[in-house]
Amino acid sequence: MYTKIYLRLEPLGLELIAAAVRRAGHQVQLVDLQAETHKDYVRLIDHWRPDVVAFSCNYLANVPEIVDLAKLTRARWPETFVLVGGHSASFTAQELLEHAGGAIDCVVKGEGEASIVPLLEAIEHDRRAVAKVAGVVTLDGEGPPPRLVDNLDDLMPARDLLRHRRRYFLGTLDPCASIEFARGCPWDCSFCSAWTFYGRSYRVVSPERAVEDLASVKESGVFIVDDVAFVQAKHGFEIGEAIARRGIRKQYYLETRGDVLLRNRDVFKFWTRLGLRYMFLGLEAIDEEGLRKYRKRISLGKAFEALEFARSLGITVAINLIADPDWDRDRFGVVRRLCMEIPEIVNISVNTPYPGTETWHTEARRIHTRDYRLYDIQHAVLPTRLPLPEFYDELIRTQRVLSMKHLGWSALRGLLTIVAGQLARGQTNFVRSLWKFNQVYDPALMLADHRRPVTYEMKLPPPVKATVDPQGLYVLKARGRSGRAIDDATEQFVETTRMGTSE
Ligand code: B12
Ligand code: SF4
Repeated sequence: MYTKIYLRLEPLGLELIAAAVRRAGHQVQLVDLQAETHKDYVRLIDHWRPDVVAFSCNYLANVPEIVDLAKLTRARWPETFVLVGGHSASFTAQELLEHAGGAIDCVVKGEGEASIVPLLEAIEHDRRAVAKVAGVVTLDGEGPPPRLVDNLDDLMPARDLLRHRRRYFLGTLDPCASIEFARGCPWDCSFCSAWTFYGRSYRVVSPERAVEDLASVKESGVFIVDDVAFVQAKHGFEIGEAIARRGIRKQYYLETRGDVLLRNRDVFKFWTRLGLRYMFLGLEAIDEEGLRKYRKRISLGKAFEALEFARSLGITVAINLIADPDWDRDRFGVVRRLCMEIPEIVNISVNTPYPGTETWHTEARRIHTRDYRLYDIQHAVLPTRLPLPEFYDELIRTQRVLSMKHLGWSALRGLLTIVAGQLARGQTNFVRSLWKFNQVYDPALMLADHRRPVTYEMKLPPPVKATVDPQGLYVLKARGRSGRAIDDATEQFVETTRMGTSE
């Protein structure tokens, strides 16, 4: 739903894997089903008849679509080897294989760049060796644990392989490319799987390599995909200085934490001079009760101080709040009022336990749907206190109020120059997004989504536990302190601000 209105971004993970495949001497093509249709996909495989088809499954909500496409591929071209990788696939490998009933040959856990080339070797020369490749899961067994990419500097995305680069945008950053300066996250929030995927590691791209990649980007807008941007000020400064030396001018969007922003004020200030225009701050709540629930160690005072500072930078700031299915009408009302008092863009998502997170194991409330498609943090998958139709009424009323603060005619007046420039360049993604809200966010549509027949049922969470051993959550093996490329002072800072459940 979110991607129908506000943004559409390039599949950076697939571009990196495609680059590794190409470097190993194979031919490769990319179809991005965010920007192209199933028909385009079918046309490509029928015409080109690839030996291997690899799907990227970062989002749990996409599981049924991928299983269906795998089955379609198997039916048309039975000899083609079909594999799936990505964030969510790594946490649901076995069930994906079972749903596909043989149409998916293997699932690859972890970072694709590390395993794709040995896997292709095995597919080409010895199919029995497939199940022995690190990170590979088949119906017959599992290979050794997935490996971490040794050095992020060895990677460079194959940006040239996307056919519709003009379709990628993020709000007014239209067109917009994506870039990675660091991978992983040293924190350990209970509702998040970013840290469990990467074994709570944190690796950085060198400033030289970051700038080389950025220099190849043609788009004027750039989304920095790091989970928490500029965890370490030194790294942020070095990249920024290298960009300034190269004379690169772009407009940037990034996401970070309120406490990181306050700790590294100077680096964010410096980046506004380089073109930082939008910042997404993960606050999750703007009241004491909510903060206690989601981020115990950030006080309300600090959260507002972070907002105050972000405002002083003169950039557009968006924050995310997590609505709990337990909310009643009063609670929604309070949140609406609070949000109207602050000038920031407020995005509301719904508390959703995901496989791979700690809450998947600790959430005592039973999930009331096993439909993957509803796991998009916009739908309620936990029992709601209000009857479901009323919950959606309140949720969408709140989202509408918040979105109208920034969309529609009044906002457009302030954006006329930007829009005129975009239209002159033939970029229409942003303009078209301005009036789409009511088409997408509609309580009746959300309810209808719950009534769709379910072909693939998600595996239920295991029995509820009070505490979880993080080692059992990791996809990539944790290397402890040595896996985090941060200095001791930053490690100490993380230690005092994390939720504190991992090691
Ligand atoms: C950037 C990002 C986005 C971008 C997406 C850009 C894009 N088109 O890919 C935007 C902003 C659009 C986005 C949106 C959403 N996101 Co998001 N996003 C991320 C984020 C921060 C980084 C992803 C990224 O680009 N990483 C860098 C690249 C290089 O890594 P990668 O894509 O993961 O790919 C690597 C591996 O996954 C693997 N791999 C990937 N594909 C394949 C394929 C094969 C064949 C193989 C072998 C391997 C493989 O190898 C790759 C290279 O190492 C992750 C958090 C994280 N750290 O993973 C969350 C994350 C993936 N998002 C999440 C969520 C919840 C969402 C939203 C639902 C949020 C919303 N507000 O609605 C939407 C849904 C979007 C949708 N399409 O349905 C959750 C996923 C939850 C889940 N299990 O489904 C994550 C994990 C964040 C979190 N903290 O929980 N997101
Ligand atoms: S700070 Fe927390 S929510 Fe953000 S990416 Fe890291 S673990 Fe996830």
